[in-house]
Amino acid sequence: MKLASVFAASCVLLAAMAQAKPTNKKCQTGPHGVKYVKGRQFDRIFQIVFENHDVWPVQADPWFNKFWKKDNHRLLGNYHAITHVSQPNYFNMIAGSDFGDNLYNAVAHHPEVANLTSLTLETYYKYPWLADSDNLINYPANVKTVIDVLEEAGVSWRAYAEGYPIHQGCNFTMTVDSTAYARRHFPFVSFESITNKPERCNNIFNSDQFFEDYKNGELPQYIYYVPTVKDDMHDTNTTYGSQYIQKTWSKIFEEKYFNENALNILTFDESGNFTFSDMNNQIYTTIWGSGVETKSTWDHIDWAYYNHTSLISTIEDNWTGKIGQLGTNDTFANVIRVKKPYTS
Ligand SMILES: *[C@@H]1O[C@H](CO)[C@@H](O)[C@H](O)[C@H]1NC(C)=O
Ligand SMILES: *[C@@H]1O[C@H](CO)[C@@H](O)[C@H](O)[C@H]1NC(C)=O
Ligand SMILES: *[C@@H]1O[C@H](CO)[C@@H](O)[C@H](O)[C@H]1NC(C)=O
Ligand SMILES: *[C@@H]1O[C@H](CO)[C@@H](O)[C@H](O)[C@H]1NC(C)=O
Ligand SMILES: *[C@@H]1O[C@H](CO)[C@@H](O)[C@H](O)[C@H]1NC(C)=O
Ligand SMILES: *[C@@H]1O[C@H](CO)[C@@H](O)[C@H](O)[C@H]1NC(C)=O
Ligand SMILES: CC(=O)N[C@H]1CO[C@H](CO)[C@@H](O)[C@@H]1O
Repeated sequence: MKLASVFAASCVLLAAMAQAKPTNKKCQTGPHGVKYVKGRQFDRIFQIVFENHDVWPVQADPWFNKFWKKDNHRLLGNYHAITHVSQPNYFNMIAGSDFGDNLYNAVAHHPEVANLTSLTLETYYKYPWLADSDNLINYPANVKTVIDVLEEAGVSWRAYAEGYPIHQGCNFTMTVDSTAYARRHFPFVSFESITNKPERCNNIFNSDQFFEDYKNGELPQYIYYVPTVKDDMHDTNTTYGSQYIQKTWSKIFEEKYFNENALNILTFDESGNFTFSDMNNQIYTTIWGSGVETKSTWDHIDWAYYNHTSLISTIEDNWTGKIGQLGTNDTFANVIRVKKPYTS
């Protein structure tokens, strides 16, 4: 067992023993009495990922438009997805690269799809290889992800997906069902550095467990949450999505756990415009938490350039004091500044 995992275990163990005093200075007590590894900008991170909408249609929805204007909330006004279609963006979020699995490469090999402007179920039926390549990817065990960084730092983590076909563990089912889970939106099951390790698979859950963990005060320090293709707006629209968030999350977001020393990120995987020339790929992304200072109006927007790889470098910086541990684009990606936006 590596030192880092012993340390992680000791923090978790302490959490289980309500009366125990932390023995390691890096452990600290969070809102639920759970012990955490302290970070520089935040002690916990929560990420929820939605699908396929450009910034302006999202901003046109009254709920999304108000959300980033609340106290301790900020819009990342220059945040970009990396490529098209969905799955490579998710790979970039946890591994800092898509390793060439993106639509631009697919088109190079399949010019018949060059004029598609959207990917619907019909598209997948017409071009089954697109669905296959979009789902059945397993990166070999030497490819690292943000999970390696978290475990090295002793930070507890769990990934939750709505509609995941099993309660806990690694499952490779690729579902193309309009109400359900889609493997291509849940990157953890596509890296053998995760799926080959039973102890890592044990941190992968159906979202039911999120609500259990929440109720029991046992949420980990790193939470990655993926809604179904309906709830994430892939198969619906921004009205549906904002109603889903209000119904499922608004109360939870008010809780101490999601505020005190926490960094929360709501983002989209990619823009809604599949025109292949759309390299801009700007998306709506909001951060919030007690550390996000919003003393003036200007504090509500950060105009610094960020992309999905910033999600990794921000974690690396926070818990290890350096970036680039994966050796992919995390070496260069801007760390999200929590306290103040870059422009104020
Ligand atoms: C894509 O559109 C261009 C421009 O309209 C056209 O020249 C080309 O033949 C189309 N390709 C396919 C595969 O339909
Ligand atoms: C994955 O889920 C499917 C559908 O529920 C199930 O049939 C299969 O046994 C599961 N596989 C594993 C490895 O859990
Ligand atoms: C979303 O879809 C619903 C139901 O079809 C519709 O009533 C609503 O106007 C749509 N909202 C937007 C922003 O398109
Ligand atoms: C999609 O992107 C292309 C290229 O940037 C642009 O010309 C087009 O207007 C966009 N379409 C929509 C609906 O935003
Ligand atoms: C950076 O990311 C892009 C897109 O995912 C990828 O093509 C490229 O190989 C990555 N670079 C490194 C050094 O990993
Ligand atoms: C993301 O942003 C960084 C700069 O913050 C840049 O170096 C990198 O190439 C961008 N793209 C990817 C795929 O990470
Ligand atoms: C740049 C910086 O302050 N990094 C810190 C991030 O958090 C770790 C763990 O708390 C510190 O060791 C680093 O110095």
